[in-house]
Amino acid sequence: MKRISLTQHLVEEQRLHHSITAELRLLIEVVASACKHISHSVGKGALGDVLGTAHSENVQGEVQKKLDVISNEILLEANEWGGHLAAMASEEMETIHPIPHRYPMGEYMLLFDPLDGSSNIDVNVSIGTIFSVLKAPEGMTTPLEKDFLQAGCNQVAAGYAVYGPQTLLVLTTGNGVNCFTLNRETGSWILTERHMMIPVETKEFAINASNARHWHPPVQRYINELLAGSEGPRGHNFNMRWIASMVADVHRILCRGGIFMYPADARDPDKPGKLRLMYEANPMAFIVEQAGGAATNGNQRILDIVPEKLHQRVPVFLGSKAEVELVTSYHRV
Ligand code: AHM
Ligand code: MG
Repeated sequence: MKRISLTQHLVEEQRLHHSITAELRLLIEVVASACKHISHSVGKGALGDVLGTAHSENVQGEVQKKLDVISNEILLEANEWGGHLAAMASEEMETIHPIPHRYPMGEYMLLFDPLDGSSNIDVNVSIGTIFSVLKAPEGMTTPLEKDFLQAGCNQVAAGYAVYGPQTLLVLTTGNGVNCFTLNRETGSWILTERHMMIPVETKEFAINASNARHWHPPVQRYINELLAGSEGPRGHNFNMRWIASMVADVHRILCRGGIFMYPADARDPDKPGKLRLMYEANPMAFIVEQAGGAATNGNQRILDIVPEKLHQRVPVFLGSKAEVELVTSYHRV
């Protein structure tokens, strides 16, 4: 079988389908190359100085791991000089990072969660990088935080890398979802799955059940019905998985279906859920919708939410369409 590299795939998208520009192609290649670099750092483990905490906190008061900081630096450095970006924003940085004046300014804006699933770093469980690409608003000369506050439906590309038994890159530019596997010997990304589609129906769900006592009634009802299995209203048994790395949980759902939930709960009204709209929910919602699934915050489509602030959190229900629609409908009654 003829092997298609990421570069060849992107050139074909650009030349044959006109679905991406040359700048966007460069941007994706640079991000993919940065992910390769991160994958290499992750793989060093205890043999490199990459495990443990960095003894610093990010803007949301979370203790940063060394790999959070390393991955953030890798993405920033890789994306500064190419002329494809106007600015970047990261889960690990308080505010935006405009491209330094010594480099040309491009028309795209890149957002990322450099190392998602940080609690899994030191125990050798799959982790990943999530990214989202927006266009700078027309006429923007100096990028400001407000320029990033666009609904997720404006994304022109999104993707994630999973650092697991294999290193994978899953990508959409609004023309379906494709998966690339890193050839660790040659260093190239090879197209290994075209047009990934999430099965409509599923018997598998993912939620952190230790928060059950705090869930709101619609989530309690939905999960209780799943747990009742063949004796309950659903009439069959469901299986549960929770990796605590969104990239790994979402990747499983892309491969074999399922629903992923990180709901808001009764603990802190100022913290609606755990996941961040712009670095986690939006890119994953774009990918999931492109793969035939659905993504809501319980009340509305995630991609329709107009962000109010960069680090905004949002409840997340995403995956197989029928299940996402069902749990969303429970929020309406
Ligand atoms: P992080 O970006 O700080 O790693 O946090 C996000 C992660 C997600 O990958 C995952 O779904 C969730 O946090 C797990 O949270 P919990 O530890 O509450 O189960
Ligand atoms: Mg994260």
